[in-house]
Amino acid sequence: MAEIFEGLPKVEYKGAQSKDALAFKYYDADKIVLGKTMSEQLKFAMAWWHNLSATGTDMFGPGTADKRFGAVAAGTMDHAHAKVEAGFEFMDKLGLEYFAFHDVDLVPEAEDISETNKRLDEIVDHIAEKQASSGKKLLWGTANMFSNPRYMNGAGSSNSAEVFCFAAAQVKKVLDITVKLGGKGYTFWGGREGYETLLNTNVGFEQENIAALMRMAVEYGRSIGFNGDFYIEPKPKEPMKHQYDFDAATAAGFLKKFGLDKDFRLNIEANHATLAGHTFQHDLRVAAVEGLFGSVDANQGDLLLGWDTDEFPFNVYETTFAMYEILKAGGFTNGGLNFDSKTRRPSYTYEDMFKSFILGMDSFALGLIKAAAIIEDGRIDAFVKDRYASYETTEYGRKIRNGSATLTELAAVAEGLGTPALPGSGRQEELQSIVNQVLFG
Ligand code: XUL
Ligand code: CO
Repeated sequence: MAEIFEGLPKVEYKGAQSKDALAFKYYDADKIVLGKTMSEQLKFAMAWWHNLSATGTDMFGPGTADKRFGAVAAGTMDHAHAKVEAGFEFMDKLGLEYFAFHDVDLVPEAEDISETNKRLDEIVDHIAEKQASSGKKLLWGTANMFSNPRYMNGAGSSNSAEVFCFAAAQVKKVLDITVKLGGKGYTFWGGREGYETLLNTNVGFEQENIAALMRMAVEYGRSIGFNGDFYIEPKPKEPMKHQYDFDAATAAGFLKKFGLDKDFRLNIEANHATLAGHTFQHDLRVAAVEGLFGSVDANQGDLLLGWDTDEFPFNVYETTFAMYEILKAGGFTNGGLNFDSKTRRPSYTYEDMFKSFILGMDSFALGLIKAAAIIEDGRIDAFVKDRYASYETTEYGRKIRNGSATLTELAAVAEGLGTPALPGSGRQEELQSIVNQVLFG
C-alpha cells in the first residue's frame, strides 16, 4: 500500500528548544518519569472516529477535510480499508500505541445488521493483520448506539424492546471484535441514554433496562474470555437534554446500585466533566475515591460554549492537574489516554492532523512531568496531610475516624474546648504559588 501521509515524517522528540513544528518538544516516549516510561504512563490512543472519519461537518455546512485516504468514495468498503491503512500509518508516524473505535467507525452500516457484521469481520481481519505487523493495541471498543435513527430514544433506555435487541446485537458483536483484537476495554458512553421530557419517560424503568443491558454485556464478555474493564463514560447532556450518566458521582451510584461495580470502571472525559459543571480533575478524583478510576478521554472544552467541542488538550494547568490525579490513582492499568479530540474545522489538512496530536501529546507529556514534579516536591501532599492532623493527634479525632465516637462524648469534648478554634488557613494562594513555581520555575 502506498504511503498516505506522504511528506509527513515520523515525529521525533527534539526537546523543548526545538522549533520544528513536526517534532515533539516534551513527549519523549522512553524517558522514565516516576518509575515508568512516558509511553507507559500516558498510553496514548487514537480515536478512529475523529481522526479517520470526521471531516468537520457541522449543522451549518459540510466537511472541510478530505479523509478518503486514496479511496474513490467515502462510505464504501474500499474507504473502510483505506482508513485502516491510514490509521496504522498515522499511529506509526506519531508513535501512538493504542486505538479505540465504534463499530460504525470501521465500516459503513448496512440496512441489515448481518450484512454490517460481515463487513465488520472483513475489516477486523485487516486490522488484525496490521496489528500483528505493527504491535499496535486496541484500548477499547464500543458500539455506536446513538446515530442510527432507531436509537432516537436511546438503546438500553429505548421504549422499544425491538430496538433493545438491536443494541444487544451490536454490543455482542463489538465484544467479539474486542476480544479478537486483544482489547482490554469496552466502553458504554450513554449516547442517547437520557430523556428530553419527563412527560413521556419512565426514568426508573429505563435505568433498570440500561443496567440489564450492561449485565448481559458482562455475562457475555466474560463467557468469551474478555478479561478487560467495562467502562461507563459519564456525560451530563448532549445529545439528550438530560443524560443518565451525568457525571462520575452519578455513574458510580448507578454502578453500585445495580451491582456492576466489580466489572465496570469509569472513562472520564475532560469536556464531559466541564459540561457537568465540574473540573476535569474533580471527576477524576471522584472516580478514584469510588475505586472506579479506569480510563480517560483526553480533550478540552471551551468554557464559553455550552457544548462538547472536543478540542485537543492545550491547557497545561489542566493536563498537570489531570496527570496529578491519574498518578495519585495509581496510573493506568487497562486504561489509557484516548484522544477523543478533533481538529478545528478550518484545520483541514493532513499536516493539521499531525500537529493536533503533537499538541495533545506534548500537553499531556508536560502535564506528566509537572505533576510528577509536584509530587516529588512534596509540599502540597505534606500540607494536605497536615491539614487533617487533628484526627490523628487527638483521641476524639482518632475515634471519629475509627467509627467508635458518639455524639454525646463529642459534645462533652466540645464543651471542654471552650471557645472554638478556627480550623487553620486553607493556604490556597500559597499552594497555587507552589504550582506556578513548579510549572514555570
Ligand atoms: C461523545 C463521546 C463518545 C464516546 C464514545 O461525547 O465522547 O465519542 O467517547 O462513544
Ligand atoms: Co468520549
